[in-house]
Amino acid sequence: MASDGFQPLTEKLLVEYLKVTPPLAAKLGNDLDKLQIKEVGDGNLNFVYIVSGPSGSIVIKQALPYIRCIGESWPMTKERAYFEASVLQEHGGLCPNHVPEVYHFDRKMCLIGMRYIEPPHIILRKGLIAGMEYPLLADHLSEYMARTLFYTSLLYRTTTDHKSAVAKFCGNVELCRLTEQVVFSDPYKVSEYNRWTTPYLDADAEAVREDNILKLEVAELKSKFCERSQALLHGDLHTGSIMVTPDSTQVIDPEFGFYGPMGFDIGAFIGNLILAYFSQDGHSEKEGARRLYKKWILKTILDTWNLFHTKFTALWDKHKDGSGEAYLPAIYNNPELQLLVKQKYMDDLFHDTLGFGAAKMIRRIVGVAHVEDFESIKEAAKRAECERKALNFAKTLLKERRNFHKINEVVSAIEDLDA
Ligand code: ADP
Ligand code: SR1
Ligand code: MG
Repeated sequence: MASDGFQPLTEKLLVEYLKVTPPLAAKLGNDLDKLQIKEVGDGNLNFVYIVSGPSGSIVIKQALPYIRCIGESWPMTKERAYFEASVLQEHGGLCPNHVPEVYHFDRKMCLIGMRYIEPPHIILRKGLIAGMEYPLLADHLSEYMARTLFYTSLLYRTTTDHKSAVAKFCGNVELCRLTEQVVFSDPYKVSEYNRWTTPYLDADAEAVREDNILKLEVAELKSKFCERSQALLHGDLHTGSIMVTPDSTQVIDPEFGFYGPMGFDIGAFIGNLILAYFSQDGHSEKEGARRLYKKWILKTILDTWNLFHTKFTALWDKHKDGSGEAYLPAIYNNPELQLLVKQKYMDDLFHDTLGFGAAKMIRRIVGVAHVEDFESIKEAAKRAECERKALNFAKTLLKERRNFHKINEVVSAIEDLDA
């Protein structure tokens, strides 16, 4: 064991650990000599074990001091587990229907014990690749985002409470710096980690590195990401961080959580749905077979923003006379002014959402850590064709985001580019 009390798990060690950890042992049943353990981590950073005992199953997640998908050559603080557990607990309190319960957290071991999100839940990204529809997805995700973002913002909180929460999450600086690098910097310069479908996209990747307007816009977003502590974000809300069935939606993996701009979370989700949309032609069994499915993805994008807008502003109305410090009732109690303020806030948030969504799309095509939506398209020429459409759309969205005023205009622009 290291001097800081940390030990990377092995199966044997995990069983010994569970035997002396009552809150976890209680979930599994008493006979801990007959446990089934399976490591299922298919994410980029950590190790995830499903442990099944006589009376139930749990998930154990451990952070090691490096990035799993790259290896020990890219060290990364294992303190990320503390921030993941903290966000799970905080977001779980605000939205228990869509966040798995944390049973146990061990800061020294960087280990979280949590609810096993049981089959038939699967990772949303895999469902989207398989062409499966989730009729409640937009409703559930808009609920999760509206509640977690509203209740951790100055629309609800005092600046005293907000500042102390911000101070805690400033500690997650290494994970934020990783995002700064791989989302806002590397795709726009030569970097050893960048990758794209070569040779098909060589010129496209170069064009990103040569595009001054794009660089101007991404600098603005990077500064907002680093400087704006608007709400407690999930920080990595892509379709690989969501587990679904047609009736249930569970948000996992918030280790990148910090106080940042709300549009970064909403954009991550919408941007990844757009990536899923553009990958569909690569999964189509025959020409046009995914036409209706693509329409469902577009409807989900539309519903997500519109429902989010409705739910978020409803929370704002409900708490407008509360202790939220952003718009004091003594100044903003005039209904006309309230409407103006809300309109401006939501318009700015919409443009942030589109900008961050676009930046998240670009990094998945010409940066590090690509997405399975495209990676699973075996024929490289076909994959590149799908990726190029997504990349071109993302570039337009990033540069022109302020010209979009309603989500249906974004959906129409996607359809136009795909025609
Ligand atoms: P990483 O931090 O490395 O990205 P994730 O949190 O995304 O790890 O988890 C990796 C995989 O482990 C997920 O894709 C999912 O299949 C599985 N997983 C993670 N948490 C749970 C859970 N609570 N219940 C069931 N499966 C889970
Ligand atoms: C090396 S970048 C790894 C990526 O995986 C995580 O899910 C984050 O998106 C991060 O950017
Ligand atoms: Mg993950």
